[in-house]
Amino acid sequence: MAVERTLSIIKPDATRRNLTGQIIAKFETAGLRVVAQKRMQLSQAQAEAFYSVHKARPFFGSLVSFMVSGPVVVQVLEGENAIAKNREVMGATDPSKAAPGTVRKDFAESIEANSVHGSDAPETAANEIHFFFSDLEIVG
Ligand code: IDP
Ligand code: MG
Repeated sequence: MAVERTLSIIKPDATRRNLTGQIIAKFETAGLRVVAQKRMQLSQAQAEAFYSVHKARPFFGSLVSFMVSGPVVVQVLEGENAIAKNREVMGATDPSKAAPGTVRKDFAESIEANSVHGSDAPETAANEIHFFFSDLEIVG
């Protein structure tokens, strides 16, 4: 296994309910380290660009509206096998299918307002990290 970095977003449903720390604790307990982090309000254009891979999906407009509905916390997580490990800690996209103890099982409100985003592969992780962070902002 190699040390990897992945892009994580704590979504507006979670920041609204003041769950940022509880979510970060799950990442840290799993051995993931926060090596960059900022809280921000996404613009419509930023949310559309970030989720452009989903632009043909029926939920795209609603997803973008949700992602700009309040602040997000964007993070780079680092650790052994970080991309897959973070997906494990997050749980399934649909919280009703997420395993016990996962972020989405414990905190998600719905399949859309599901508390966290995590990159799904090395190439998307690299692209998504550079969407939000410069190399100078990532301190491992
Ligand atoms: P992921 O976040 O688990 O990788 P994706 O399929 O990449 O899931 O979808 C991106 C985001 O779009 C999800 O996290 C969720 O917020 C939203 N989403 C996915 N599927 C649906 C759906 O069927 N209805 C509403 N929103 C959805
Ligand atoms: Mg995805």
